[in-house]
Amino acid sequence: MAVSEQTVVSGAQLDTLTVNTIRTLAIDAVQKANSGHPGAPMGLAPVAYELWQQYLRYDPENPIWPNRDRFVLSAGHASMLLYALLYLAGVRRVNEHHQVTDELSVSLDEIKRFRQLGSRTPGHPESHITTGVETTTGPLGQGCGNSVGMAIAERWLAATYNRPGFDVFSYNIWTICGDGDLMEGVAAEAASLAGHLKLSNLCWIYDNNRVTLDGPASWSFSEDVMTRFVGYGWNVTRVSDANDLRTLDRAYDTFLKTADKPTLIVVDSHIGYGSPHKQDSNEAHGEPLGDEEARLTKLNYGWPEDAKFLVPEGVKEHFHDGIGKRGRELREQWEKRFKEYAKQYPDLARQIELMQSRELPQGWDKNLPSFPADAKGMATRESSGKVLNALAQNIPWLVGGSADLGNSNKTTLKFEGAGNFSASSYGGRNIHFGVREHAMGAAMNGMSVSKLCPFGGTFFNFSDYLRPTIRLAALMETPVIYVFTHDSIGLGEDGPTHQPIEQLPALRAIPNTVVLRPADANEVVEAWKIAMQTSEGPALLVLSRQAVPTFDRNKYASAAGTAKGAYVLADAERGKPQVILMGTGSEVSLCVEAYEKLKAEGILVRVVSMPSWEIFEMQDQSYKDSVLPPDVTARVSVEMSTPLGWERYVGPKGQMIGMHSFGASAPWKDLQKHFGFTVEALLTAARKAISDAK
Ligand SMILES: Cc1ncc(C[n+]2csc(CCOP(=O)(O)OP(=O)(O)O)c2C)c(N)n1
Ligand SMILES: [Mg+2]
Repeated sequence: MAVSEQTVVSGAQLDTLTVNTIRTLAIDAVQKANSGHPGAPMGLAPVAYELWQQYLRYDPENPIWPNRDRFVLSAGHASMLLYALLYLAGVRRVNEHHQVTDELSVSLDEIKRFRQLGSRTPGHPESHITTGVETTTGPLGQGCGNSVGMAIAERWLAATYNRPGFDVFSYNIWTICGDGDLMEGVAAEAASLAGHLKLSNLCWIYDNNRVTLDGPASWSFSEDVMTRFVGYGWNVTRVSDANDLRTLDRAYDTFLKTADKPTLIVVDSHIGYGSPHKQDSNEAHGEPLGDEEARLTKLNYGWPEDAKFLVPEGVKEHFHDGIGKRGRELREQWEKRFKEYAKQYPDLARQIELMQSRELPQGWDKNLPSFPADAKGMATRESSGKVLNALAQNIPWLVGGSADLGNSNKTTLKFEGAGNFSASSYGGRNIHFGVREHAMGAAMNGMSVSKLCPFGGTFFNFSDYLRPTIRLAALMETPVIYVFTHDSIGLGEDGPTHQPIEQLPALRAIPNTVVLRPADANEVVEAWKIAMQTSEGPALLVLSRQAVPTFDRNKYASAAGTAKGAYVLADAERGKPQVILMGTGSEVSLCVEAYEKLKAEGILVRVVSMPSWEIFEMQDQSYKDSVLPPDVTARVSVEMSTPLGWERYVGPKGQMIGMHSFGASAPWKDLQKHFGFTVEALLTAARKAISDAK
């Protein structure tokens, strides 16, 4: 069949025509950008087409309908597949006020601007840029991990909000992944967790094309994937030809019928190499076909060989009659039922609405503890646990857990009814992620894009195990809260394998990320409030294992200063200070002790607590200068971390007390002396700073 813009076809021909439209759009966009992957979209086109057209419960006219099925393209390099689908299905754009507009999310012009500055079609799908992209993918394995979080979220929402006769939440998560995804550790962790939790709303479609970028997958990947997933507790099925839509249907139906475990569909496919003679070559792919191959490929599809970005008549209408019609009906039915539900369960409906717009419920910060002065004090992880437990009682959708360190991170929700999230109780608020930090982080991102408020804990040192997920949350502008405890050599005997050294500056280096290292229990309260209100990126709480004094806030400044990132905690009683002592977290109490000693000697000292550099940097210059007056150049910083970055605050004449090596295994008191985090060391540094500044 030769195709032109006016070709009129029906039935199976229309399927083929649509599939080839997706393929040629990918070829042309990659060719025009002269960069990108045409092969994966070409190979996957029938798989995704059949899914969208026949199965996905999704209304292109309302892409934020809460009960829509989620489609995740974990193989983010196949982004053109998704952009072509969004365009052909006519998915509308949602604006910054969370309103659906009449505009297309991805127009044909945007496809022509694939990978260009400011386009809605960036190289890999970015959820904060393009409506219909449910989560940002590209770093392989992450989309798989996100999809498990989405499946957890759906199960939790269903268990929490559905009522007899009202299935408010009953959607599925469909994920396309490739060899690369399944080689990545994060996907393995996530698959293990999903199998354990029996997430039957989760389907991964594995593009088994036996090829990766370097060449045949067999060069690096030979395990029996199907057996592995059976071992994880998944339902595993296979489609031997990606182009066989009827067999794909059967596999998708099998998923829908499976009620007690997640499903992996292994689809044997051929990556698109261009014309058929190249199909079996081992040549590298992941680059444009080139003009000649593009021409031959189009000939092979019956396409006019010179046509570019051709969308034959009937293709968009066909999508409209399939996914469009079905999605609209489902959404309208849902909206009708939801109106009824809202009458019968106004409180629950209100919660759902608030959640959808990422608002916190009224009174979300009521009953938060306030801590009296106490020289012995308590660990900041301890006060954090108390604050979290108070917040979680006010915010029903604050849900999370820890990577097997709940008792250490103090992340366990202990109040009546909190419960465990498990395969037999999906309404529980405590998620046991197991020793799977990376999957926890990826799942948190998936929960966040599903509009839950997720929190997750581990030792601060093991933030390295999930750093990529923090980075993605920051890029996606989606809120997640990390509870990192055991934040320094202060953890003592566990030793250098567990003692973070470079993590603070490394995490402060991630854009759009708020790092909070509160100094005492009352700063912890404030830090949690900030974390809860950080609505467009991750907030990281960095907390001590060891006790720190709770400052007397009548004597020193209020902890409310935390909201400005840094504040004057104690000041010279008259005139301008001779020296400023600054620090974060557990080291602030050292500053206060040194302050009292120097003050007794008649030296004018200021103590600045700096729980969050990022928030301090957001303040105006006059506030910043009021905390760190430019003419006070005698400054000392103290932090049990690589001091990288403190130069900015201590200036060229300042002193920095920090860690310059790994820690050691010993009781904390001994480490404190050994590594020089003592009041004496601070006094010496302060005196030197004063004399250097003269
Ligand atoms: C974490 C990560 N490592 C490396 C890459 C670069 N990369 C992009 S596609 C790809 C090949 C992946 O192979 P496969 O998943 O089989 O996709 P196919 O080539 O079959 O489309 C690689 C290594 C990446 N995107 N993410
Ligand atoms: Mg592959």
